[in-house]
Amino acid sequence: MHEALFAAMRQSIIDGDPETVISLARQALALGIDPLDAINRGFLPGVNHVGEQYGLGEMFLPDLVMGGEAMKAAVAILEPEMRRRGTARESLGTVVLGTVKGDIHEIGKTLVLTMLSASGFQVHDLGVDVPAERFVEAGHDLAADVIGLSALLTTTMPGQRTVVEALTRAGLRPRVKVMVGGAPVSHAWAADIGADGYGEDAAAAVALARRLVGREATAR
Ligand code: B1M
Repeated sequence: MHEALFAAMRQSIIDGDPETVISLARQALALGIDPLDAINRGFLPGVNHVGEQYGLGEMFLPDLVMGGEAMKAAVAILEPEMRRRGTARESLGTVVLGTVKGDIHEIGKTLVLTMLSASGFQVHDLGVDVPAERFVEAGHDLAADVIGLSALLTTTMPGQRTVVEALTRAGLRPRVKVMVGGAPVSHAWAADIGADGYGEDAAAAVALARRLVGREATAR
């Protein structure tokens, strides 16, 4: 069902066409499609295609920029419905979230933020290109339960280790848990840098954050 719509969504990202993206995202909402499905089955395959073609030298930086902007437009339309569908009422805990220093990729982090908020976490977004000291400061000042570190570049992944080390030096570990994510990140990397866990996608990030604060979702 909805395969033609998902295919059009994919193509609209490849074309870097925000107007079509917005119209398709609105169609999905009007049809009652789960916004996360629209992202994962519609728009995300388009972003991944652009990323692959860029990696192969078949697409160029402007394509990457336009694909990214188009994806942001999709998330902006779908985000309110994702939040609305969140059922949690009580706070599950405080999460400080950001993309590490040197890295300006924000789309995945925004999705993780939306899903965590919708699930009942208080989330403080530090934005992108965030130095380790900012995570330490915010972790301390906001009495964070979890600090979430996003990194999309192999060159900025070591920034996640830097934050873990800075939190340890500041005496915030192991009380403050650290979760990491981003396309090049893995369970093995998380273990290697002493983080408490790795979330493969936004849904996995929510499950992990719940586990880290001892509030796993119970099967109904
Ligand atoms: Co960039 N970029 N980019 N880029 N970009 C990648 C990452 C790349 C893989 C493309 C490629 O070459 N194939 C490549 C990295 C290669 C590498 O390191 N091995 C790359 C490169 C090289 C670059 C530049 C260096 C290009 C240049 O300037 N020459 C440059 C770096 C800038 C910088 O950060 N300093 C750059 C710039 C950009 C844009 C600004 C143009 C744009 C970002 C726009 C924006 O964010 N506002 C962009 C884009 C769009 C991409 C791709 C195509 C898509 C990223 C994205 O938004 N994905 C990307 C290729 C790809 O990933 N397929 C690429 C969609 C998003 C929903 O997924 O971010 O993976 P993702 O998030 C997921 C999960 O990873 C996870 O959950 C999310 C939801 O499912 N997750 C977490 C993410 N964070 C998490 C945190 C968690 C838990 C889960 O816990 C805390």
